[in-house]
Amino acid sequence: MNEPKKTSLKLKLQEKIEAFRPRITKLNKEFGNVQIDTVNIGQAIGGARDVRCLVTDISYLDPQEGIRFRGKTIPETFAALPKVPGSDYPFVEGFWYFLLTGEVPTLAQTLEVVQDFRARSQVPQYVFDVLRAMPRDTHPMTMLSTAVLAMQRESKFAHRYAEGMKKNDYWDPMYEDSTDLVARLPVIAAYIYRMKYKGDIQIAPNPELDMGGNFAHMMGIARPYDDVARMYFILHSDHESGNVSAHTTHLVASALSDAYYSFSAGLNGLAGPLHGLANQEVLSWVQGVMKKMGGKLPSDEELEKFLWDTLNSGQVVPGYGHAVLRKTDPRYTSQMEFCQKYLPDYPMFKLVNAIYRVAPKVLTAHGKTKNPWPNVDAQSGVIQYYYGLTEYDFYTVLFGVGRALGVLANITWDRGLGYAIERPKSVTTEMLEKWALEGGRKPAAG
Ligand code: HAX
Repeated sequence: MNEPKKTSLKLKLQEKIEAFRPRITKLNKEFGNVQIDTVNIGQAIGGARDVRCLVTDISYLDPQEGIRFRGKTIPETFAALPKVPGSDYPFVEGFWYFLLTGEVPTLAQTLEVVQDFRARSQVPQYVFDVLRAMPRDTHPMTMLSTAVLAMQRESKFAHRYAEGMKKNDYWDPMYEDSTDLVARLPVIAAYIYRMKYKGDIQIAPNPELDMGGNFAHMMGIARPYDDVARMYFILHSDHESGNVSAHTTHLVASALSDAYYSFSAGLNGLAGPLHGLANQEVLSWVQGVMKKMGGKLPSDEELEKFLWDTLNSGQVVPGYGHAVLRKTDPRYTSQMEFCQKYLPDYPMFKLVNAIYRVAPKVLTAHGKTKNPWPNVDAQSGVIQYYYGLTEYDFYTVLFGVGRALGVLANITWDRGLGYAIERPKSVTTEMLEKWALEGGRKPAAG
């Protein structure tokens, strides 16, 4: 990309930003604990970390234990739900039922959802036309988000709202839109994949298959990739409400924007390198190491040096750290167990394990991150790569298909419970500085 011209406006802005920055650093360092109403200055300028102001009953993230879906840990969830015959993993459709209701469905109830998804899975042709009109080298997350947004004209919620609908009924068309979206996303994702990377040769859906099986089929990847898809969609579905994709979806829906508008926005947040794009970054990092090593595995000492090189160049180690978790992410562990079973000798898996051995020590010595342990993204790309999905800028799309389950279940409940439009209050830096010197915000202050 060409270096953009430095206009006088831009130079002035640079000067202002650089002069302002020490004020924020000072507030953070010296006054981070000063209380402003119910939050402190550190939280106000630090991404609202740990502020308890979101409510969801669909999942809960414990810093030590990790995620629980509807009260169940990941292993408990996998064990409880009806399994696809001949598969080690449950129906994603049964998981959708479970997330929405908090009850484990019977096989018959699960199969009813399977049928329902099938009936809803037809993607309007204009969505594919929109995708085809985009340059082929557009990032697949941009394509996915655009496809979802383009489909907004299908929204039953928007239609019913325009006709006039009682507040207590909002959840119903929100549920309809959400279910339509969940049923169609695998079709759209596989279409993007085959259009971009597989010579635009599409594979028609197989109406006999469940969501995970059909996705593997449309991607053109043999078994056990169907199980990878089921595991992946379930593991990536929800991580309580404060993460960027979930929070964005919830925030946009709070304006009574429909599920298409809201989820498209959530996907744009998921596309950030500090969030869902980290899985792509992990693979890129791991492959960079392999390349520098001429294909052989590095020793722990060599790996330590690679990690320090990354940190010293001002980059983060992708796949490590978390805003809430303070231990190894159980979603990482779950995927590691899969790898141990299906690909124990795969060199990239061995390298990911070696990073797990070395990175926490290096990150602890580096002394910045509050959590030196791996998150979900540290492992997931390796599995995809092993099964032939080598185009790693596609990985966040897979995350997005899974994430839909959680965030769309959440906004259905948001409308069911009539949650208010979100509107936190902002303050100026000058106000913060004043309150910092006064030892906190006094009730009389503005
Ligand atoms: N490597 C290097 N530095 C790291 C780090 C990492 N993996 N994780 C955190 N830090 C740094 C932060 O950048 C921050 O530095 P500054 O004070 O200079 O800003 C400091 O440690 C404190 O950060 P923190 O409080 O421990 O973590 P945050 O809540 O601010 O950030 C992140 C959480 C996940 C964004 C962070 O750990 C990170 O950037 N990790 C690498 C990217 C990644 O794996 N993202 C995926 C997270 C899981 C997810 O959402 N998936 O979708």
